Amino acid sequence: MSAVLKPGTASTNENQAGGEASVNAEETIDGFHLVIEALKLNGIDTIFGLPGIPITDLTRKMQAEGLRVISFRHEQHAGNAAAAAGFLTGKPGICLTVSAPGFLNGLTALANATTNCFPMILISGSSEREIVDLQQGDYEEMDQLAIAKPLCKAAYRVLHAEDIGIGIARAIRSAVSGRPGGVYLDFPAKLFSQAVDAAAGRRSLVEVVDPAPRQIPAPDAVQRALDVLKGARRPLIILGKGAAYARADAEIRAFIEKSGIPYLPMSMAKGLLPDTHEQSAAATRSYVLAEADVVVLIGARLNWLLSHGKGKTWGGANAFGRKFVQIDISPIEADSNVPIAAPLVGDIGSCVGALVNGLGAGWARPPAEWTAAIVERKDKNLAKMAETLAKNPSPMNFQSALNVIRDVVKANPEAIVVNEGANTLDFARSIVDMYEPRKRLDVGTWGIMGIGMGFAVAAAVTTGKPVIAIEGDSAFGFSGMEVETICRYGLPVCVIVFNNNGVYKGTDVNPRGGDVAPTVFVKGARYDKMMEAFGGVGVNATTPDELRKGLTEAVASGKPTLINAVIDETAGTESGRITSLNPTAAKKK
Ligand code: FYN
Ligand code: ADP
Repeated sequence: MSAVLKPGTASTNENQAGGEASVNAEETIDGFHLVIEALKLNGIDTIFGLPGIPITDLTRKMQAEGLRVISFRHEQHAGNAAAAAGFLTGKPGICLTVSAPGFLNGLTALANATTNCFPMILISGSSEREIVDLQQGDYEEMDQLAIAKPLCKAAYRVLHAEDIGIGIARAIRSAVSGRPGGVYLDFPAKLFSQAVDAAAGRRSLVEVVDPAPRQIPAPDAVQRALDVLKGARRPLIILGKGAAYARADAEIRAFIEKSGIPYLPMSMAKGLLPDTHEQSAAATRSYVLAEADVVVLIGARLNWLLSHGKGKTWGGANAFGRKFVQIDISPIEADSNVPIAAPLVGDIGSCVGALVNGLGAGWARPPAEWTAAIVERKDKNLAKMAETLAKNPSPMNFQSALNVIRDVVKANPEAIVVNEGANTLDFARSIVDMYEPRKRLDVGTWGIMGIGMGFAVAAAVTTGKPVIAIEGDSAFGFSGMEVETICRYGLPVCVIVFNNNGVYKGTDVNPRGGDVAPTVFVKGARYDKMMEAFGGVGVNATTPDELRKGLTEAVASGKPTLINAVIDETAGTESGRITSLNPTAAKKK
């Protein structure tokens, strides 16, 4: 077993300068191998990270011991990959970084994972405690644990090799149980070279039993929810990304179809049922939000994305008397923005399953006047959309380019769509239908830019399916260097950059002359050349036909591809569909 160091084979890694590595080796195991064995024992098979002091040798040893190590060019993208892997697999995604600056680079992803309820663990090497705590100026000195704490769900530091097993177990359980989130695990450099008795070391490892236990809702809470639902005249179900994460696909479908209640998917819940499902009200969102009298929230929070459950979006004054049922694993989510008439606390599978059972034979489907009114509006909007998509302007606009992607996703429903940008995000969300659960990854709760390539790498690595990353040109810039990572690992990722020469659009002008406007990029840039630089396929698409050919070939071949989709630089609005959140733009209106 390679975990047992042979005399004279101790690594030459920088961490071992401390001289704590075993010399009398047959019966000892070091911190490096305890970490690796603890992760493997818990079914972790992939690490996203970036090597450097003090974790370089850990990445090598991980690879040597059969873990897949995906090395990035910047820690933020490794962290985003870990977060997406957590969402896609239900196991915590692991990101491994160096100390201070590398740790800080990973922290944005850790905080974003926590905000989005994605399970991930950021493991960072750190400098020596004795020096850090006395602020004596160590290499990359920083009290990382203290900094991470307020930005994640839990944070732990392990000082002794015999605690590695418990430390990793606590991190795993913290990441996936209850409301999932990001966990920070601090490993000071010295830990890796500590050697302990091999048998005792292995006994200290913990295989976490039932890391995300089911949480069964109380029967009276289920009855209360059913009572509220039975009184509804215009009920609506909203599915959030928690519903997608919960992997309760069959229960959710049964609830929707058995109840006959129309539903609205939040962006990452698209595909939980096919977007073409007859009960989807996505194409008449404003109408159903304003009119519904009972709303069942399943794994969706009443945050800004749902206008906090009140105001104009929800019918303004007409909203008086609307009741919410909220299914969530977090007991403190209810009443966060508006009163919740029937909170149902538990895991979504158990809660929705209980509701399905409770509907019973006597359940009356919603009144036809509600469902017919939705169908009428929906059909009108779908027809309007079809008309827009049939147009073929030159240069391409967002809609004509997305129409191509819509067709390709329809033909390849197993493909995973990654989507970021402003207009590119907003148009894609409504134009590109999804057909299967957990196939859409996007900017999530924060509307964060920069998740693109990290999410795309994770999607390809964890699923092996084709990945289509639909990227605004500004959004792509945050993680663009990771196209090298995509090429290095030969991943089946096709990146489509919607190139309209700038943030939102490319037509802003500096009124004083001189520098270009802050929102404008190099005009006519050829992002496709970036992919070619690393041996991937580059395509410059100026028409829908060129885009269709490039994307179809990319999906069929699985070759790393970047399509520079040339979009009319006058297309796009400031901040896309959330212009109202932008004070300047709102004033201009
Ligand atoms: C939706 N719609 C459709 C369809 N799907 N019409 C026809 N066909 C189809 N298939 C309609 C829908 O009814 C809405 O019209 C409109 O299209 C938009 O729907 P969408 O996208 O569901 O919802 P909306 O109003 O844009 O906003 C909801 C949101 C969402 C806030 C949850 O926008 C969102 O997730 N935004 C994230 C934005 C973000 O993070 N940006 C990054 C920062 S950008 P109406 O019913 O007429 O309203 C920095 O600048
Ligand atoms: P969206 O942005 O799609 O509306 P949110 O991220 O706001 O979704 O909400 C997701 C919600 O789902 C969170 O409140 C979280 O606590 C909840 N959640 C996550 N996993 C589960 C689960 N397995 N069971 C119940 N609720 C869950």
